[in-house]
Amino acid sequence: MKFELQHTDPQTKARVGEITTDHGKIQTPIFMPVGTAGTVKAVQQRELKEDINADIILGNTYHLYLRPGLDTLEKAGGLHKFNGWDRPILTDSGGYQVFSLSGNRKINEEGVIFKSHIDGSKHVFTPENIMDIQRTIGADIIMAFDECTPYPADHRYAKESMERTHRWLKRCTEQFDSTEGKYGYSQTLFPIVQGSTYKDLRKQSAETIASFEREGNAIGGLSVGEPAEDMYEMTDLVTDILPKDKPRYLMGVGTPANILEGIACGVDMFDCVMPTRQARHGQLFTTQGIINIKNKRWEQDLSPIDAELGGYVSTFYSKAYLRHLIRSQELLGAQIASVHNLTFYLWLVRQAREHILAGDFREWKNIMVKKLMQRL
Ligand code: PRF
Repeated sequence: MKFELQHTDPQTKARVGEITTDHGKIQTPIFMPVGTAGTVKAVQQRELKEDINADIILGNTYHLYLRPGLDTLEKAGGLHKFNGWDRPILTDSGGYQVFSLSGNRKINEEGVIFKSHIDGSKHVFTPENIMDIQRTIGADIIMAFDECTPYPADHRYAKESMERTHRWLKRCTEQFDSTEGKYGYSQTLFPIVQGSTYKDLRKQSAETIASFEREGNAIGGLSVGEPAEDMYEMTDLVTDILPKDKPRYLMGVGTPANILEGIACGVDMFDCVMPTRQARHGQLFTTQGIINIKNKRWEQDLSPIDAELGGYVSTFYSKAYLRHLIRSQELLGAQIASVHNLTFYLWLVRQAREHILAGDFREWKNIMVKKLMQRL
C-alpha cells in the first residue's frame, strides 16, 4: 500500500490524498460503505461501482468467519472473488462486533471467548487467529484486534483496556509480519488508537500506535455514546500525534456533520452503517437536509428524491414513489433509499475534497454542517 498526501488545508487540518492498493486507488477523504457480511445491504456490486462509485467497501471478520466461514472464502480465492467486488476491501477485526455481544463473551489476556449470535456455538478470537482469519478473507486493509472501550468507562478501566489493546497489537504485528497474503496481492495492517474520552490516555495511545510505524492508523472507541464535542476533541488531539504521511481512519463515524468535522481534524477515512441502516427506515440524507420519507408531507411530492445530488436513483424516482415503497415495506424501497444515501455520502466526501483543493473548505464546511443536518 502507498499513501500520497497531495494537499493540506492551511486553515484546518483537512487533507487530500491518494491510497494505492493492489486492487486500485482510493481518493481521500473517503467514505467506505459497510458490507458486514460481504454485502452492502440491499445494494448490488454493480450499483456500488456505477451509481455510487465507491472506492472501497468494508467487511466484518466476525460475521464472515461465522458465515459463510473460512473454508468457503478460501475455496473462492478470498472475499473479492467470492462477492465479485474487485476494488479495495477493508475488514474490521471483530474486536468491535464481539464486544457488543454483551453477556455472550468473556475477555481475558489471551483473547475473547464468545458465543455465536447465529447458533450459540462457542469460539475464541485471539490477536493471532484474527490475523490468520483476515489473511484468509483477503481484504487489502485489515484491522488490529482491539477492545472498543465502552462509554462511559472510568479512568482505571479505560487505561487497563487500552494497555491490553496495545499488548494485543504487538501480538497482531508479530503474527501478521510472519505470515503472507494467500492470494498473490499484498495486505496491510492498521493499528487502532483507544483511550476512551481521557486526554492523557488518548495521547499515550496515539504515541504507542505511532511507534509501530504501520502504513496507516485508525482511531477507535469514539462515536459510542459520548457527546460529539468529546469525539472531536479526542480526534483533534490524536491527529496531532499520528504521522502526517499516513492515512488516518476514524472508525464507525458517522453523521454528515461528524464526517465534515472529522475531515477538518485531519481524518482521511470513515465508515458507518448509518446511510444504509437509516435508508431502510426511510431516513434520507439529501443536499437540502434530512428527510423522513414516511412523513405525509411527501405523499404527493412527485419531484425527484434529490435533483441537485444527481445520480441515477436520486433523479429517476420521486419522493412520493419512494414514500409509497417504504411505507409498503417493498424491497425496492430499501434498495432505492440505500443507493441514494450512499450516493449522498460519496458526494459529500468528494465535495469536501474539491473544497480542500479550492481553499474554501472551512467556510463551506461550516455552512454544510448546518444545512445537511436540518430536518425538512
Ligand atoms: N474498534 C474496532 N472497530 C470499530 C470501532 C472500534 O473502536 C468503532 C468505534 N466507533 C467502530 N468500529 N475494531
